[in-house]
Amino acid sequence: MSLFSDIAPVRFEGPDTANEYAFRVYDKDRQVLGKRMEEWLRCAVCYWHSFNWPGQDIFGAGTLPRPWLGPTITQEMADAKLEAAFDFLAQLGAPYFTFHDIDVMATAKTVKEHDRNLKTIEARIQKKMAATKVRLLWGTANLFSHPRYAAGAATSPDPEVYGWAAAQVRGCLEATHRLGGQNYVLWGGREGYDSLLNTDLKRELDHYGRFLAMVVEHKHRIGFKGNILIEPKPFEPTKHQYDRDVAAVYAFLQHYGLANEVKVNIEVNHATLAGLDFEHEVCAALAYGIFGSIDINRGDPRNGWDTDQFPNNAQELVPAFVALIEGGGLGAGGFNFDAKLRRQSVDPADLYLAHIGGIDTLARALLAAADVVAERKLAELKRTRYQAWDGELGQRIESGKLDLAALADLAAASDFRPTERSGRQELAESLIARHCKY
Ligand code: XUL
Ligand code: CO
Repeated sequence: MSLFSDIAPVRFEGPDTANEYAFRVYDKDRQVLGKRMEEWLRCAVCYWHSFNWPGQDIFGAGTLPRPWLGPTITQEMADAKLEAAFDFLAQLGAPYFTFHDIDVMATAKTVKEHDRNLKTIEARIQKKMAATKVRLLWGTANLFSHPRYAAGAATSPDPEVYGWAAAQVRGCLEATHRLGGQNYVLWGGREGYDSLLNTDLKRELDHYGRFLAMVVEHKHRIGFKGNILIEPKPFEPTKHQYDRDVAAVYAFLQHYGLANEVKVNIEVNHATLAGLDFEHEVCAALAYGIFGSIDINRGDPRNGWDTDQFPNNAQELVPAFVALIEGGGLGAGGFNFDAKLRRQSVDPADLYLAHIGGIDTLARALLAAADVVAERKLAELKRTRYQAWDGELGQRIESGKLDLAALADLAAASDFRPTERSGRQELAESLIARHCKY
């Protein structure tokens, strides 16, 4: 018996159920455009917010009952946490989970102890995964919580800190590989700066580029087939994070010759903090060919920080879903609930209610987006908008056969007089809204 074991397995009961511990829309075996809903969404529960965060904030102590937490985590505490986490995963029926090394293991003081403690818990995680059939979407090393990382990990001014980071990443990448993880994530929470006055930006970027190259090289050496993903975020905790958004990550990857090796894990609330729409980040990643996975959550429109709330607005997610479906789906990625309860949500049941609501929201967005795609009107609207590019002039330009002078001369000689055409934005918005009925 653990904190999360007295809720019956969560099942699909349809929109009219009175049971709050049931899915109303998420029916994992329902076929959507030729694929099961579970395969479209590949939902994951994150270890850190759900089991490793007691509800503290910068003004107050923890509020949530998490008896396995404390300033130092012993092996017994890590084991109790594992028990509770897998009870929750099994009851919820989520196919995947995600973790940071230090979320799951006993606290370590040295590099050797860190490796040992991670291996100890890895063996126990392996057993739990086999017993529950829960799989690993991705693992990641926490390179931001310990005071040693205050000035960064792969961008630290201290090479010993850089070495610690290498040790943590090697350990966690190898553990992720042995646990059958589908991806490995690097979120550079402290890879950035608080002030440029004391920061050698070029040297830090070079160190970071080298670090990532070492990670990629090691991935190949051990035969890990999953994707290496960088998770963009503009700031928080640092004033400026180098991986500020998809475009910045892509430029970084190109510069260091890693664009074919590393993809991105896009988080909704990080996109909004960067002043971008979630669908912008998804479309940019698809356009650059670096889409990897999604951390699903939402911010609060009136707050400028990472509130990491559970998603509850399906309509808002539909444009990104349309792009994802048209882009061929999530591939090896998934929807990881990088979302946390509010501090007053002190009942164990709240963690179920949060995930059930979040998963149903994704199911609603998926069904609406599938209808939009199947209807083809939006795709047609877009296609006809660019139709002229399929004509003779468009093709001559696209194929690179005209240089600037030749095109300019042609514009003059043929007396180009383009006519204004409607962009049909309002219709496009209606085409989304009318399908949001689930
Ligand atoms: C922080 C964040 C992290 C990463 C993993 O904003 O999103 O939880 O997802 O380190
Ligand atoms: Co995240």
